[in-house]
Amino acid sequence: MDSDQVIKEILARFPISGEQVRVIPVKTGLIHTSYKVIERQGKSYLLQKINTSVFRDVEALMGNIAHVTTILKDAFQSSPYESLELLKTNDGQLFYEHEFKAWRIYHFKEHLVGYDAPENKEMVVEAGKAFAQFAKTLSQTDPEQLSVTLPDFHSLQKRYQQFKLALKNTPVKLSEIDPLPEQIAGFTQLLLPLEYAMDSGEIPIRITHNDSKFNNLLFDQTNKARCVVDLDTVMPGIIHFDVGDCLRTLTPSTPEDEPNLGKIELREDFHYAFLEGYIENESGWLTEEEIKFIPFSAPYMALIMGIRFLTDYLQGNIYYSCDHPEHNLVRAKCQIEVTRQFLEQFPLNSDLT
Ligand code: GN1
Ligand code: MG
Repeated sequence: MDSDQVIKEILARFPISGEQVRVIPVKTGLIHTSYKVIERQGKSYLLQKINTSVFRDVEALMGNIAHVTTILKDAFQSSPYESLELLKTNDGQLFYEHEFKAWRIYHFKEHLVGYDAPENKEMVVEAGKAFAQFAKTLSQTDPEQLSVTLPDFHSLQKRYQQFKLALKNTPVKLSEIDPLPEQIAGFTQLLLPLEYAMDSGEIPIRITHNDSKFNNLLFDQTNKARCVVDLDTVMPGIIHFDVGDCLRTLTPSTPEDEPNLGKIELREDFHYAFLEGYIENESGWLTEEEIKFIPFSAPYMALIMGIRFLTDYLQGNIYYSCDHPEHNLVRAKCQIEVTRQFLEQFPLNSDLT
């Protein structure tokens, strides 16, 4: 937790009535440090210290977020959806730099809530519709207008190379991670065609969210999906990254770090309900090739996550925040099992039309 003094100094740079605010640490993800700030009059904000070892170019990161939130706010004016909104500093900047750290503030969506897992099928359909609407709305903007803040973020080839290098240099005993390397090699071969289709231009590059976990979607009190949050990774990508990240988090009956692999099951009804919501809303904005490759999405993203968690474990847990030293290994085993089950249960060549 940052000191009260530091937080007070930061808040003084934003149009927030500095005195008598309450500041509560909140856990919002694995990357930044976040606080909820509540003003005496009742307005609340999300204050975040940006992880600048992950996002080295804060200017580009915040530029992307400002760009996208402006488009979404405008487009969603007469729709049930909402956009996140930044609170600029007193001198109109998108973030404030203090002792080599960067801080930003969003308006807090007090009337909405996020869930780690869906409570029923209706919420899953809602998730499909909401992420489709997000991508569809942004698909009218040239992706080149956004900066690539995390190059090759969802490149399976790059992630696999990084994993092989970590494997070579790690002090971890290979028996400890058995049979993951062999599974990873096999699944990578099966799923690379998605990346090749992106590289060859067969699948179009659009503006995508790239971290579309189910809990990055907020719902209202009637369980209608209203707002996509956590816009840090919004940049050029393919829709399969978003479809896949949401499916890998809502289809399994267990969280992304389930230690008991025997408990993991994929809920077929949730899987199809999400796709129904996503594709139903489609009305011609997706290409035939995009639809053809949709079955690759979920195993591709689960595999990427498994590889990244394992690579971080082999490198001594330097990237993700962890609750215990084996946490990344537990996450990796879970995500590789999820990949295996997706491949077993949902054929890559299934026809979704
Ligand atoms: C990170 O911090 P959070 O939870 O939003 C990560 C995602 C992973 C996710 C795994 C910038 O996101 O790619 O899917 O953890 N974000 C970054 O839960 O690396
Ligand atoms: Mg995130």
